[in-house]
Amino acid sequence: MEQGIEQGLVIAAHGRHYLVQVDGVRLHCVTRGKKSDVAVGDRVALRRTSADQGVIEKIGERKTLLYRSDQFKSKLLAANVTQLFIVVATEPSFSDDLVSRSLIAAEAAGVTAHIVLNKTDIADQLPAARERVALYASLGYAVHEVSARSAPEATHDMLLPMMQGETSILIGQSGMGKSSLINLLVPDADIATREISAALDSGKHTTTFTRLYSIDADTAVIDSPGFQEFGLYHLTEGMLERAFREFGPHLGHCRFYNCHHLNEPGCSVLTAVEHGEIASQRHDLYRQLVHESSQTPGY
Ligand SMILES: Nc1nc2c(ncn2[C@@H]2O[C@H](COP(=O)(O)OP(=O)(O)OP(=O)(O)O)[C@@H](O)[C@H]2O)c(=O)[nH]1
Ligand SMILES: [Mg+2]
Ligand SMILES: [Zn+2]
Repeated sequence: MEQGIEQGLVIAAHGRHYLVQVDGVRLHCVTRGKKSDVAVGDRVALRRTSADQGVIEKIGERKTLLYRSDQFKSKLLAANVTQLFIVVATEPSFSDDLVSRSLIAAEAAGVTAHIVLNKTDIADQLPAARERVALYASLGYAVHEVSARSAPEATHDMLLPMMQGETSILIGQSGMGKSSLINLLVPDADIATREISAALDSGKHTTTFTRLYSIDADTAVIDSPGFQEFGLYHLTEGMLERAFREFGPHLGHCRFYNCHHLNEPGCSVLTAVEHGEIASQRHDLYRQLVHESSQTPGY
């Protein structure tokens, strides 16, 4: 190995500042120049510049990469994640558009997606929330009902075994309970969060940066800030049609081999939408995403 180079794991990202774990020590790192293409979960090679600081020299090969994008730029969510938990709640109300976009991002990145319905203790909103997540269950995604507040032990016992041996990220809108769930899974997460908040931020209650917590040598969970948008401009039409799981059985059965599934005659996907076999809400999103993808020359 090159002299002075050490290997580390990126556990927090805040703008262009990164916290990197190296043999039990946490280093505050920057990248060279203006580059900010490092993500939480990245394995990096770095050079120490002081006892607690360093410069990231190289990003290790990634198994997976989750990211969002708009017309102009992309924003990395996390690298090397093996599963994604989309956290929704009975209250505040969640956006189906954002849930589906998250599912599409997971499919495109080759990451297993789950849905967690939190705050089942808010009983009057539960039936409506259940009805809405039923769509995703019908597509084959696992849906887990939990209550971080009223059933912390049952929630812990249900979620922890699914996390074992995996690197999992919790994503979702603000206020759904991602950090509350992380705190159940990682007993000292709260302390760790405050410690890092003091170093990198003002220590506000809402999560402002992505943070990886190691549970054991091969298990980690990642908390992330709530989002209000999930642009997927980087996905091509070909990636999109494959990322909508329910399109699968129809692909290759349209009249035209290069069917866009938008308004072509003899389109198997559109026929399934007409017959109610594919939710129109999902096809509307597909249409929107194809539009988004056409807005960019490609990444
Ligand atoms: N009633 C109820 N409230 C909960 C439950 N879980 C979390 N909450 C509350 O919901 C609020 C938001 O929880 P957080 O864990 O901060 O949500 P978050 O998803 O991390 O939000 P951001 O960091 O802003 O993205 C807090 O006031 C929690 O106490 C639950 O199971 N039931
Ligand atoms: Mg949070
Ligand atoms: Zn078609």
